[in-house]
Amino acid sequence: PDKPEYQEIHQDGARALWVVFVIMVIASAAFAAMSWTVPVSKRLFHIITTLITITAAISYFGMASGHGVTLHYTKVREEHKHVDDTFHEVYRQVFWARYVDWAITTPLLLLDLSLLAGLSGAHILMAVIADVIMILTGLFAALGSEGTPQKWGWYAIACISYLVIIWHLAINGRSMAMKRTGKVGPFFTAITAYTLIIWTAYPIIWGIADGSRKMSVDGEIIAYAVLDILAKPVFGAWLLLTHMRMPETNIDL
Ligand code: RET
Repeated sequence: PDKPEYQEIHQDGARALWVVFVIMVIASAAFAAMSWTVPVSKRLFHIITTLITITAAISYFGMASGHGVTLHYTKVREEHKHVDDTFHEVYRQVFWARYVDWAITTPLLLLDLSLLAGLSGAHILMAVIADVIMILTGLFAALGSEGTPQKWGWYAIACISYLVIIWHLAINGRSMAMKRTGKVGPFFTAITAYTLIIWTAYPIIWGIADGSRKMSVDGEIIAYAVLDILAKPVFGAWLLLTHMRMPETNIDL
């Protein structure tokens, strides 16, 4: 067999992880400070949003300091060579800490949007469970052996769960939000459209990186870094600043 191929982090990736860590810490401090400008009873969106960036900060700290990652081994048969025992070995770093982060933060992001829309408890629960299934089956896919049907089977289950989430937000959430007073409906539509565009990029990056391993580990880190900044600090700032100026977004909980 040929020499094993190593797909690992280098300087650009390492730097990007630290940069995102710092951005998540700053965002957490800013969101916490914003919460202190309103009475305790009106801090629910602030608390959810701050927990999202704190969780990301912890996960990025773990990844930047070299933990939260495993060297994943795959033996790929090279069928085109027509020799039975010809194979190619690939070791790739898979950052499992991301999936722990996403398993906590994507339900919280959904909670932000669901509460804004005024979805019922049952609907929120269904969206959150679909979301957890999406992330866990995504993790199984990431750790599955390359080129096996199971790996893409897990990916397919994750994508179906994602469709359930889209349905909850775009159809259910939107119709509930439109029934709320003032500008809540249009604001929900805008921030949900933004969210779904960004979220949809994740399974695409995944397919090229952890999925078919065509993107370098550094490329993957940088792509997710940009998406994570848009999905958490930028999303959070938009939500909380609008919430501050739009009293009709207040909820009684
Ligand atoms: C995976 C792979 C399996 C298929 C699908 C995925 C979707 C992931 C999503 C992640 C969103 C993450 C966010 C992080 C916050 O910063 C697990 C990549 C559908 C939608 C918003």
